[in-house]
Amino acid sequence: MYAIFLTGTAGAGKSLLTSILKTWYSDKGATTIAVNLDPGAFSLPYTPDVDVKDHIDLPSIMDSYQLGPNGALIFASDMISTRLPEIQEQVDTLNPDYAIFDTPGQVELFAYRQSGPYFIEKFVCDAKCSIFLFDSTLVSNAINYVSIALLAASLKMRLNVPQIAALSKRDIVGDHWKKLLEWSSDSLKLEEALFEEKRCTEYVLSSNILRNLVKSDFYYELIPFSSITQDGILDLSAMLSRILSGGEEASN
Ligand SMILES: Nc1nc2c(ncn2[C@@H]2O[C@H](COP(=O)(O)OP(=O)(O)O)[C@@H](O)[C@H]2O)c(=O)[nH]1
Ligand SMILES: [Mg+2]
Repeated sequence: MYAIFLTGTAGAGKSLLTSILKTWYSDKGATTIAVNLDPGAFSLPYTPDVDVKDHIDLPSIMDSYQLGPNGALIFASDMISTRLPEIQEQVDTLNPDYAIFDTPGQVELFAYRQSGPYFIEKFVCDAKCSIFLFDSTLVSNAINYVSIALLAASLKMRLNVPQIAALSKRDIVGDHWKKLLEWSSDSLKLEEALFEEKRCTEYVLSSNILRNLVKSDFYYELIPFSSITQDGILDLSAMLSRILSGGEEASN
């Protein structure tokens, strides 16, 4: 069994991609399940085969501990790893070829607290990786691009599994995704764009961050895709195969 963990900022397209990948692999004849790891998920674009909400009930946490929605969500996110045995058993019983994990909308609750990294580390499967989604609508300019690239690197450090960097929602930014792709494959082009944005203080910081990401091999070439048109899903699945079955790291 291969496990794929989808990460990225809130609204980047994790849940929709979960449903697309499940259908994609199922259509190819692979048994595939979708696992919802977001205890606060309100409505999902797929029916989870395994759902953390069956094990963690947000309204009863709010009641029992007298917490507001935000406090309860933090509490619930910290509980995810305590439910690992039940979730592992459910997944093992379904015995899929692929398990796609949709992680909480608020990335900091999953990646920066103990629960998420622990869950990923201890989940037992043949190979695992994460896909970090760069939301096309958030990386509209060079400074924003560098800040999201820094977040991607930060998640790679926290989760410690091979990571693919993908550009989501390429259908809604016109041709701008081509510029974003160029920045991802040639960091000097991004540095030029940082310079042209003429924000002096931020230029020094952002260009230094960029150079260090490149130097440390934490700067990723993006795979652009759209969950609506399905452009790029083939490229994404090819990269997933290389990493999961070939043990290859994502190419920087
Ligand atoms: N146009 C477009 N919209 C998308 C795409 N992926 C996700 N969305 C929309 O963006 C919003 C947030 O997506 P969702 O999957 O819930 O993001 P999550 O918070 O990362 O799980 C939803 O309204 C989706 O329908 C995409 O590839 N193209
Ligand atoms: Mg979601």
